[in-house]
Amino acid sequence: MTSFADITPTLERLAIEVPSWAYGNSGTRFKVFGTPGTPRSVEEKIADAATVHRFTGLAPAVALHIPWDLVDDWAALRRYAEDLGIALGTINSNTFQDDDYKLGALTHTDPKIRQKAIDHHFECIDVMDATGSRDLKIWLAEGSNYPGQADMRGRQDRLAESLAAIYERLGETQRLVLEYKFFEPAFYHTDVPDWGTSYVQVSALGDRAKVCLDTGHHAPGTNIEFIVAQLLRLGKLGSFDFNSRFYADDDLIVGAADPFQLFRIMVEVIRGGGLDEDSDVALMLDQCHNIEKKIPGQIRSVLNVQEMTARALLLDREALTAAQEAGEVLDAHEIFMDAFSTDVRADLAAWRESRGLPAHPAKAYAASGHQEGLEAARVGGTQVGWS
Ligand code: PSV
Ligand code: MN
Ligand code: MN
Repeated sequence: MTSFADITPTLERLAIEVPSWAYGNSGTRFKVFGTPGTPRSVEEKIADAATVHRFTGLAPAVALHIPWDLVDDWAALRRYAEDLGIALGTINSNTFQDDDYKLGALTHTDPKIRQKAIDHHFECIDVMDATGSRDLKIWLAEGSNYPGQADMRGRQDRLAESLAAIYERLGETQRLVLEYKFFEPAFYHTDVPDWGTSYVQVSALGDRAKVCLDTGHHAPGTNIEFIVAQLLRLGKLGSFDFNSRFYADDDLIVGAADPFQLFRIMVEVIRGGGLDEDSDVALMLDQCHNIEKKIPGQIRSVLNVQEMTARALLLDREALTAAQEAGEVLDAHEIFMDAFSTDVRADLAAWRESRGLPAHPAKAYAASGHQEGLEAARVGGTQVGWS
């Protein structure tokens, strides 16, 4: 039997990178609602990310999106973040908001447009050099809407060439992670629709190119934990974008729609060494808070990951293996469900307190007056959002 004390050294290592865009206003194609206290600048987004870390001890880095988070002085931004106790993390490129990319960016038939998209990634790598970021995350909005519209095979070839040019430019300690998504904004075919395509493309590049798994980017019913197991087995799981979904790419709070799925994913992460001391699997959130307050939304999210990780760590592996090998189907299932059903909230609260953190970070944030302070201070200016 594994006790809570047994799992705390691993739990202590849990670090979840938060996305800068979660702190800005976002919405659906119908409406973006403004929220009082929403940041007006990159600095204010970073400050909010640092607040999430201060209350939870779980979010030591913030991912940036270029050009949404473009600044003139990266060294100053890095110092600003570090002074607040947070690091600048993954740099996300953006080739989905420029008219030139209507029919593709890294896959476009026009070499000038492809080069423009490659140059954008070079600019992202320059940013990484200045921020000290390890990972360049690439999500491509490329594909086609109608059968016959595009040469899918030719696009794979051009994608491989473009990615090779970008990979070549990375520094020795930097990595490229390629995110897949089964549809949207293209509805017939997507150039990187699944883990297999991402795996094939990154494998052609080299050891420092890996797959990014966004939990919201699969068809309903997909066994995501199997993909996690397979990619870890292959040494190619670079990072996660955590969120949850009911229907499509909903970007809701991770663990809100299906905590059991999050538990199952964390079981495979642990099984595959993803929380080991030398692991390079990056855990990140990719979420939008359209109607709820953003800092509390992020606090809830990182706590959900912590809670399901704790339950997954409590899984009695020895007993499970014995039951599996003995062919005891129901015993194995019960051992698995026992871990999932364990209420770890009191243990987590006591453990947080022992580390100088609030026992209940969400309640502590609500009682702190911080939100009201932001709402009073952040008046005027333009709130940031998907722009
Ligand atoms: C679009 O689906 C998306 O949510 C991807 O998951 C990216 O990671 C994110 O936007 C930011 O570019
Ligand atoms: Mn994502
Ligand atoms: Mn997405």
